[in-house]
Amino acid sequence: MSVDLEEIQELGPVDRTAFFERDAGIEAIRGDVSEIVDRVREEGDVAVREFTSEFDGVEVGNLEITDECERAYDELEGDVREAIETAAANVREFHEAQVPADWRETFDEGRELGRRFRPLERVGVYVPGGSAAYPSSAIMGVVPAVVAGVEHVTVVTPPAEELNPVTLAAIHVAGADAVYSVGGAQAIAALAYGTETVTRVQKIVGPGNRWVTAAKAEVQGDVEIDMLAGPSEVVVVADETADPELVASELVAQAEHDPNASVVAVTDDEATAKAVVEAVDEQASARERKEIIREALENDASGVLLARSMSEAILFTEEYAPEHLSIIADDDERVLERIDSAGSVFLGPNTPVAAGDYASGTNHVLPTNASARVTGGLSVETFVRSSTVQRLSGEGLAEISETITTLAEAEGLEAHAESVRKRLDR
Ligand code: HSO
Ligand code: ZN
Repeated sequence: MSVDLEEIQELGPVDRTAFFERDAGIEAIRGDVSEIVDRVREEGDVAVREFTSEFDGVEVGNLEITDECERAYDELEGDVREAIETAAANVREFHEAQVPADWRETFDEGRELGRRFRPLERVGVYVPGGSAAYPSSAIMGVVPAVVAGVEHVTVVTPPAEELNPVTLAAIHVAGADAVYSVGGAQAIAALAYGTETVTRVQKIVGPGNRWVTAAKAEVQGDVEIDMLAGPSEVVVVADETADPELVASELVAQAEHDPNASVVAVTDDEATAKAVVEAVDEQASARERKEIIREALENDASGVLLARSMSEAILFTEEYAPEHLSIIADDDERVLERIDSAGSVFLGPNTPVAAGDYASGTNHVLPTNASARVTGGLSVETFVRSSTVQRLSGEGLAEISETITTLAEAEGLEAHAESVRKRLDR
């Protein structure tokens, strides 16, 4: 079980493309997904049931399972129930601190400007099932929407002979209003266009497999989406003070998500690099999900990278724009200052990515495939829209009237200019 040790300065164009141009790998299935989406759009529940039987191998009775979630919660063992509640409470608290406040301010004399924020009314959250059934993702998708004040939060999650009771309970604790047993592209189509059972939503969030992601790409434009999420990623920036065992544990942890996960350690210290490679080998073969881990470690976008300096390590990381960035270095704050592109940052040896995955309170639905260059993860802002507001006094309008009429006439829009003059005349 091994991860490659490479020198950054030796990376050729092909290696660099693998690291820096990761993608969600959805192009090959876009055609099939488009057909599924069209059929659900045209035929509603009938098509949903048909695809569920075909792809999930389940004949669903009731599509709605909202009550089952509450029942699963009631029957859940004490320690798991408590963990869900603690995680949800911490996520709630962190997201409550993000709720944007309306404001008004007077600029110059008589020009009052402001912004106001209002929640979306209906959103859909995809909660993965199957081998990647993550109760934690239910919390991460639903809680910020509830905190934002969204009135109807609909959850869809794939059906199974036996649904994961922890996931159902987490959906209940997070505060979803309606829950449906449907997954894959058909679930995204149902949320986007509505069926007899599922009410259409304004925005769809949450990670899923390639079919879910391809379907989100397909419906984008007809409905808002959060992002096109790919497999998990982590970059650990380490210097010679970092404990190689801890660095390795971060790579192995995110690698267990998916054979396509990308996990990278980058350091300016050769002894550290070698020790990390060794520790990864050792830890990975001891893990339960070692097969998945091995594939992820062998990815072209995974590796232990030796930089000639911390500056080179930082430049690599900035270009990589990882979903998760862990910095285990003497002056971690100074390293962080020089990196702008990262979905979620974990500072210091006591801050494993798993803390943010589950319980510290930050969101774990984060930008992958280098989209951290331009965007962030799920937050309260994902679920609100903003308006601007203004009120001018007579003097306030007079003050800017020349500017308005001059520009309006320059654009040949005389009626715009006239709407101003009419008021000045009074
Ligand atoms: N690290 C994942 C989230 C997760 N981890 C869920 C454990 N459960 C996001 O990339
Ligand atoms: Zn994780």
